[in-house]
Amino acid sequence: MKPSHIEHIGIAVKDLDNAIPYYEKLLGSDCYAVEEVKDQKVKTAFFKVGQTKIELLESTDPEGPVGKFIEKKGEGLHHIAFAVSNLGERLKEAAGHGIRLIDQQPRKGAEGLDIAFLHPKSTFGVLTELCEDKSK
Ligand code: CMX
Repeated sequence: MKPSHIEHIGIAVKDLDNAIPYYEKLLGSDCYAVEEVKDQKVKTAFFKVGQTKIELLESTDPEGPVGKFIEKKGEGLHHIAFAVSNLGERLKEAAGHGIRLIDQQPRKGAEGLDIAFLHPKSTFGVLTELCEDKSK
């Protein structure tokens, strides 16, 4: 895969309005964007830590992926996202190694990135996202 860096770390929270002030104090920087990703049934809030972002995820629907996660496991670390190039090729490579793909093809995620998820059951329990920024 050779990711260039950790693009972001996704953290599931019950309420962005409660969580944002904590992260602003912890990181010493303001939340720079809040965005709803309708097809993922989440509202997101972003912070920067060097080249990496922290993405807070609040569910907008109890049946969405984050709603179900919080119901089962509570708030906490939800996924890790790696920045890669040629995402379509990386997905073929992962499938060729027997890794279960959640997304067979790249799709649009927050901040206009192309994204795809790998299933946590084939990535040692960590929901893994691959991201490509085609604007760069
Ligand atoms: N991390 C680790 N394990 C997870 C997980 C997560 N985030 N979410 C679910 N699981 C586990 C479940 O606990 C379950 O484990 P057990 O069988 O041991 O209980 C297993 O994965 C499969 O669960 P499931 O009931 O079959 O599937 P779900 O309906 O819970 O869906 C998943 C799980 C990962 C396939 C689904 O959440 C998904 O497609 N996620 C990708 C999209 C996403 O997460 N979007 C939100 C973020 C969007 C953004 O960043 O913008």
